[in-house]
Amino acid sequence: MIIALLACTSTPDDSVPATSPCEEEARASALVVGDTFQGDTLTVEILELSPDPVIVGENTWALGLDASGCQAALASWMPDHQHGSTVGELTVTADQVQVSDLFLSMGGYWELTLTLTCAEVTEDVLIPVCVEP
Ligand SMILES: [Cu+2]
Repeated sequence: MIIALLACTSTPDDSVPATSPCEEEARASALVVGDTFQGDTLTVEILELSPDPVIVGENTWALGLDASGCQAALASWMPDHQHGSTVGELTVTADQVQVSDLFLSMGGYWELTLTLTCAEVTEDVLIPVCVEP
C-alpha cells in the first residue's frame, strides 16, 4: 500500500489530463436548469437551455421571472478579455424572457446581464456562466 502511494505521488504532472478551465473557474460554473439569480427585487430562474449545457456558438434560453409589463434587454460580456458578443431576439411574456440566438463566441467566463425595465424602475440581474471551450 505504501509503495503504491509513493509510486502514485511520483507520477509526473504531465501525465494527468488537462482540467477544464471551468473546473478552476471560481466565479461561475456551468448553468443548470433550475438555477436562480437574484437582483434587488427580481429572481430569475433558468427554465430552458438549448443546447444544455451552454455551448460556444448559438444558444437559446428561457428565463423565468415576473416580467409582466416589463421591457427586457440582455447584454453579454467577457470581463477577462473586455469584449461582448451578439445577443439575438428577446421575447418577453408575463412570466418569461426567451432569448434566441445568444451567441457566445468563445469558452470561458461570461457575464450575462438581464436588464428589466418595469414602469419607471430598471433593475439588472447578473447571470454568470462558465462555458466549456
Ligand atoms: Cu474572450
